[in-house]
Amino acid sequence: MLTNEYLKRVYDGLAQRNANEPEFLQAVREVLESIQPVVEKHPEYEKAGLIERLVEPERIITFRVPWVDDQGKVQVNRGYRVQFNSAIGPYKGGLRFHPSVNQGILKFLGFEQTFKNSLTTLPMGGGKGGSDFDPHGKSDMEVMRFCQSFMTALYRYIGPDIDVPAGDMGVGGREIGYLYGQYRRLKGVWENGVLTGKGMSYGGSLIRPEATGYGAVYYLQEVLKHENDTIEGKRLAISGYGNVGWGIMKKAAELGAKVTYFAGPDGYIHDPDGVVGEKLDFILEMRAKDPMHCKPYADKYGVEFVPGEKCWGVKDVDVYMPAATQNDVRMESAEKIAASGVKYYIEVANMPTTNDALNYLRAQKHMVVAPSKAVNAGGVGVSGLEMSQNSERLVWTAEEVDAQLHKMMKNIHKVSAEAAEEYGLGYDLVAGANIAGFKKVAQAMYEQGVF
Ligand code: 2IT
Repeated sequence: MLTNEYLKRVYDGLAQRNANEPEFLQAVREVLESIQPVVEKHPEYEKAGLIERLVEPERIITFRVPWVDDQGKVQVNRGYRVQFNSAIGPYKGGLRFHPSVNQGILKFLGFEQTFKNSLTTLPMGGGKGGSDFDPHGKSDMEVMRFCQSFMTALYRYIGPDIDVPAGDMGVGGREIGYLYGQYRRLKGVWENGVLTGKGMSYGGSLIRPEATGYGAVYYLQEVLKHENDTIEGKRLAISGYGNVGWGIMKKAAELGAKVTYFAGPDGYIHDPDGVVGEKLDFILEMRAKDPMHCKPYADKYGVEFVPGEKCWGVKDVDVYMPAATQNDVRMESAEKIAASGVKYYIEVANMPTTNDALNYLRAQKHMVVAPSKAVNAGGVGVSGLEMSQNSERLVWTAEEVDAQLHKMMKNIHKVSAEAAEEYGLGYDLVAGANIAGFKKVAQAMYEQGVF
């Protein structure tokens, strides 16, 4: 509930001006609800118009992306970069190529990114970009021509100290390679710190592909520790088996836990023995062949496949981790999740839970709920470490990067729990992450004057 008059006024104004951006309003509302006690402690923020500025992107760039398909026909997509907040560092955040992309989605992602990046403790502001281009079913050369055209429009607005894009849904190592190649060609400089998620041969970081999933499991370990519990033997139900879901499967298996349920676009799999060993390689193969179907896993290993359903509400697990996309868990699923008796609900995808569903789960006395902007921060965190390596022109070992990632996730959990405690909220990791992320950005904005 928004009770603070100032925050209510800011939100209502925003809702009026952005009525066509429901995901953005959803993300803003969740943060404003959490930071009420902080804003009440800092009356100077109202005079400084701090929250009005916080919810307005510094800049949005929109551009046409024309490209030639394999039949020689010209196609036109829409490209965006939302430069949300640079108070604590250059804009930083991924590019999403997916038909669902529009300005409202990218504003929600850029807003979330601002707080997430703050939580990493690294100097990174918030940004996000992308296109309604759908890479699925396109040839390599079509993807390359698209990426070259995208970068031709974007290159003048980014740079290692300005704005550093990376991958998100639909943008992986292949796309980052094509984007970087075109950036270098246009600018005639090396400057490889302009993008993260690069290949190892031109300045990528070890562990970056796995970082989001590994970080999520490290965060889960901290939650379990807080509850005097351990990860050994834990059974996880996840949605999504992309880059992030796969990282969760692998790290969970390494630490003696296992993913026993996973959901894809076509339904869900139940493998009581867990996705471990060579099954992890099969997931990669299956995804490369056809990212829209997980049923081949059930066919190969003789396990249960439930078509058209999500695994929310299954009882024989210990942890739920939605790791697919936004608003994957709505009220109907949240009710099933609460009724299942499962204790841990750990968000991984950006904003995977609608606000009513999230508040409902947070209100369950038997549950611990953790928010995506903390849990998935290891991805952008290792992007920050990639930037550090590019700046010092060195490559760190996998052990060094992993150790830093682990330390970062422990710290994010710690500062979130402490922030909630400071404001008398108990072990509220959702409010704690919003408060901890906000405090640094707010102070930086306040000290730097009105802009
Ligand atoms: O949502 C995210 O944090 C990402 N897609 C990663 C962003 C990044 O800059 O590595």
